Amino acid sequence: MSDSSLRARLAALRDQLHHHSYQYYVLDAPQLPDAEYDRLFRELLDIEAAHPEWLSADSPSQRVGAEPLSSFSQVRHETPMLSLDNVFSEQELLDFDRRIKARLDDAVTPTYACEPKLDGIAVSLLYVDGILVRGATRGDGRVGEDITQNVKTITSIPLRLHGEGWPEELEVRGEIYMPRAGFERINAMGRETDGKVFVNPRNAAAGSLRQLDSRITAKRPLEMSCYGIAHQEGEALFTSHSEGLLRLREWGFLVSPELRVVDSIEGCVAYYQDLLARRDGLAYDIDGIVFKVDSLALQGQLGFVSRAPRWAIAHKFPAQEEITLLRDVEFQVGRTGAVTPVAKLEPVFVGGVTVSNASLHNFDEIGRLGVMVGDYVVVRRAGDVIPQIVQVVVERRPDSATAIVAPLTCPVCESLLERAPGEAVLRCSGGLVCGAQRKEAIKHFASRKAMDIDGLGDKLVEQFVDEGLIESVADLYLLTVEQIANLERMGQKSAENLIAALDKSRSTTLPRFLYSLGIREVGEATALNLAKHFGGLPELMAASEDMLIEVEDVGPIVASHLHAFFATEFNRDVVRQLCERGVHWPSAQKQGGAQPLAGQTWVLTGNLESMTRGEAKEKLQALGAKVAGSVSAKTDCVAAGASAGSKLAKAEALGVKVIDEQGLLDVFASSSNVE
Ligand code: 9MJ
Repeated sequence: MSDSSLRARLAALRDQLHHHSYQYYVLDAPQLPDAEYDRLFRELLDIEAAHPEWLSADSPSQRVGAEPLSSFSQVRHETPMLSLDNVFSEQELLDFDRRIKARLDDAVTPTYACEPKLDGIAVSLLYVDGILVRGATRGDGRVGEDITQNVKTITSIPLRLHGEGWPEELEVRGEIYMPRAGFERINAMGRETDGKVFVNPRNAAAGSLRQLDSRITAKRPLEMSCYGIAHQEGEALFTSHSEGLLRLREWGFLVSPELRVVDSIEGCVAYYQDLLARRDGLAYDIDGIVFKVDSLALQGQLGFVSRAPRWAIAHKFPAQEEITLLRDVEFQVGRTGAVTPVAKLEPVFVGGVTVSNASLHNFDEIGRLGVMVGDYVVVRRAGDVIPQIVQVVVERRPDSATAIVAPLTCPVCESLLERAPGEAVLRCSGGLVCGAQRKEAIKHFASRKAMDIDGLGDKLVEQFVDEGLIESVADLYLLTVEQIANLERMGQKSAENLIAALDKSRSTTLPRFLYSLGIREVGEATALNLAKHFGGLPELMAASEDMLIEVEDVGPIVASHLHAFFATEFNRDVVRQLCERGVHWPSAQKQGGAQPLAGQTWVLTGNLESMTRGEAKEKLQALGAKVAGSVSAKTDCVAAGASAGSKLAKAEALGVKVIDEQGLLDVFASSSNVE
């Protein structure tokens, strides 16, 4: 290819890659398979490697990072980067509205733009002639640090503006943050490699941006959500804050999909309540809501006080991190014998609930934290996950603090504890001799996603085992009304109901049965794959490890757990007894019938009336569909029950097919192989 056509090819590749990364990262609506994107990217890298003189500042290759800097240079913000005033109660928010109105003419009622307050790092981006030329941290608001190389690696930041109509010079502000999933992923990696983990996603984002080597930043899952325009050269292009943000979206920036404009402070209160209720379900941490007077003219009239605008306020949510006292550490034995240290805390209100226990995971984690009994610790509860201890407040350690000592024997059955080479967890060697493991195995067997034995809760299982009524899950099916009616907290009616529920559970499906056996590392998805692959239980039980590895998503570790489980005499006996005592499922032919939804991806959202979401998921899977947790352009159909929220909105925005509950029932009714 001649130089001129090669150069034209390079320009075309840049255009294509810009377009597709915008589709993928900003609109979440990919138009190309990942492999094709990668192929175009490699082609671009090859041409640039052969012709380094053709490299441009906006080339997508800039995303991979550049040579390390020796230090960050300083950047003066021509328009200072402001902070926000905070309020912590509805009353204070109403006071804010009153102050605003008192300053404005009687005739005007301000409308407010509402945005989630992201908990990240505030950053300014400068574009000249549509090209990103500078990225800077907020610093003290007047002088920040030049982090241009680092921001270029963030895929949701455009290196070159999209669309048209943008001013010659544009300064955009927003928050760089790390979504929770990415945070969990890099911490999991850190734990496995050098033991270094970040305390929370905010620290992880800050640490990633502070890198002098932008190739490290490039490996971190960062995003930027834009919430403001600092100044534009030339004539004003819009009259309201929200209009400006919508233009930013057209020009290639990620702007919160939660952005709304409301016409009164009551609308702000409702928005706050709605997002607070959905906080745990968001993909990123937010620490409150920001309300801004939407009209730029009114913003101008209101002006600033010291370092914060009068026209904006942050209404903070209850904190997700608090400090409390670690009173004691207890050791719990789980279903697989893993012994978990559990921190007993002075109760503390954090992330919307009162927390008095937190998992300490294992002794590696205790060593990493350097935590002792008697310490004050930072407890974090975010995103509906189990509360975690993330830090010790070393300055507050009392002289009386004592080390946490690993037990040598199981706190329940006194069998020796073992630590497998390379594993961080201590495990009880007692197997099903251990009362704790037996109880946990039976609780799991009875649980909703397993055999779904209605009314057989954790307390009852413990009582049955403690009274010597059952030793294994198979014994459940020998229980009689007479045996259990006289137990504490029982009675004739509940006993009859439980026996009826046990009887009902006899009729199940193979995936459920496999899942309920509680084999290590075999979750619902693996159980489904195993059932699909082998068709029947005897075939699975007879499979070698090599044959097991053939199953989708089964690796050598899962295969060895499966093989060991079915090689154990005790387990084979339990499985045989369960079948003898009436547990059964449809045969392979029936299960493997037509799969009219094969190859499709479905998403369930909202509340269903005629069934649980779990049941609907199972039925869809039986028809061959993959059931995903979030909506993207690849979703084939969204089934939305009552009060469906953001997933429904996203489906509509992306033009994905949506059906209601009746529509879902019609799909089930018209498919022949429903259980
Ligand atoms: C955050 N942190 O999400 C502002 N912010 O506006 C939003 N911060 C802000 N707006 C003016 N959504 C100064 C800071």
